[in-house]
Amino acid sequence: LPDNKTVNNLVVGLGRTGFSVARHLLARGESVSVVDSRSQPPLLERLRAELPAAVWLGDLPEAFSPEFQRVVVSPGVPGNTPLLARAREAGAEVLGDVELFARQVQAPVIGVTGSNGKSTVVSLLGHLAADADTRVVVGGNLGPPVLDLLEQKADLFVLELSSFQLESTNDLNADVGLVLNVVADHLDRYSGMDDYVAAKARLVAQSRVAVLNRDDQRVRAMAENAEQCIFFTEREPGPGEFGLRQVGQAEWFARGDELLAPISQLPLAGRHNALNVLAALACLEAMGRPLEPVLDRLPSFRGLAHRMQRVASDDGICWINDSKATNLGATQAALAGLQTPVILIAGGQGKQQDFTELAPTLRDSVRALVLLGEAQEEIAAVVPSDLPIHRVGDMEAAVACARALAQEGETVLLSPACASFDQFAGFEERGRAFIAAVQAGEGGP
Ligand code: UMA
Ligand code: ADP
Repeated sequence: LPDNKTVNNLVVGLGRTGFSVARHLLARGESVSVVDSRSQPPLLERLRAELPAAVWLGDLPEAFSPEFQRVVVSPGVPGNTPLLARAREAGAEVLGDVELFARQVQAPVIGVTGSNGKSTVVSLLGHLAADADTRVVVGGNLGPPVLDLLEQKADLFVLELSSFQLESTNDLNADVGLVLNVVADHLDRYSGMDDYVAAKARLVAQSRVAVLNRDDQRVRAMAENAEQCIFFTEREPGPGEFGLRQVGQAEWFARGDELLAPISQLPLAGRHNALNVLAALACLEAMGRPLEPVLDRLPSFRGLAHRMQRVASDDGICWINDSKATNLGATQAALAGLQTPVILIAGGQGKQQDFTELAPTLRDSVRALVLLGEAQEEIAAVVPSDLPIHRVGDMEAAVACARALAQEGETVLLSPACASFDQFAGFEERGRAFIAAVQAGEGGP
């Protein structure tokens, strides 16, 4: 679009993204109208109070008005929404906030995607990459929205990118694009796994160097479309790869043959977090950063709440909040990383996942299962017959039930493998409910 002409924008969705897009475009002197299918979208009052944008609420219109030259779509709005198809037919530009960010950004960008571990790795990169000469600004899907980040001085941006955001991004031009893993998720939005994987793979095509998980077949295959590529693996690394090497009793982070640091330096539970470190190191190597000072900062990384967060150790029982495990892959990773018998609290919204995949992991490491939420029966149906199941109505009852079952030396793990929206406003609220119930019962009978 020519710069000398004021662009008339239609912003679709009035959540966090829509609000930040409207603010960004208005500050550039462009005009903005916003539509949202909800009658009370979350940022409505704030928009009305702060920004001069017209707002339409209610069912999204199918027809598109040619007065708009550009449509900026929020990640929660599916790409096949009829309004967007009409807009494209009418010759309007249809894009998302990440694409607008890419057009403005001056500093280097690392993009991070995958089904699980994005927020952890983005925060880890924020921690490892920051030094006296490098201001690192992180955001995207974990918040704040990308356009808000442009207001900060940065020497490096690290962005968490969901498949939804990548769908509406065509030319990110990232310095590094990391794909952690792909497991079934969001299949309520995609026509199938191929469609979902293709959305993730868009990051590789839009990055100078791709950092890819060698152990994940679908991710490994993305190397075909990479300009340049660095692999990481939980096994022994090949030349130029990042991986783990056994040295006597200890395992070490390694680059090719070179030993970097013992994995005991990482203060987070779970083997998947060792893989997250390797991914982060590979990204920083791709940025040309010397790894020695980066490794010095590893022991001080504290991790994020609601991801394998140890919340209490009571009577020899360890309580872990992994509320962010909203799909099977995350719960499998959590269980694989624990060495004790586990009382697992799971369930919520099933998102059309195939729970039969969970059965072998349950058999190997779970001693009793406490189920709550909509997917209760779906999960119960695949559980090995000798594993005790307890159905409960809410989180308080789940914790009380787990408390009655757990014995010294065991772990009670909340790792639901499901979304939380049937009973909670989100995974944070679910995690807080778990912590509150655990703490309320501490020291009790
Ligand atoms: N919605 C409507 N009608 C509309 C527009 C949206 O019903 O007209 C619904 C969507 O279907 C969705 C909800 O509203 O259920 C929110 O969608 P949104 O696009 O307005 O979301 P934002 O508030 O802009 O937040 C988005 C990300 N949300 C989604 O992708 C659904 C946030 O990620 C992200 O933090 C924020 O942008 C800033 O970048 C959240 C998320 O759940 C954490 N992401 C998914 C995930 O991590 O699994 C992808
Ligand atoms: P995302 O932002 O992709 O949702 P998070 O870092 O918030 O990722 O973690 C989500 C869930 O996935 C948590 O339960 C966490 O313990 C688990 N997890 C973190 N890293 C990985 C990984 N590399 N592989 C599998 N699961 C992981």
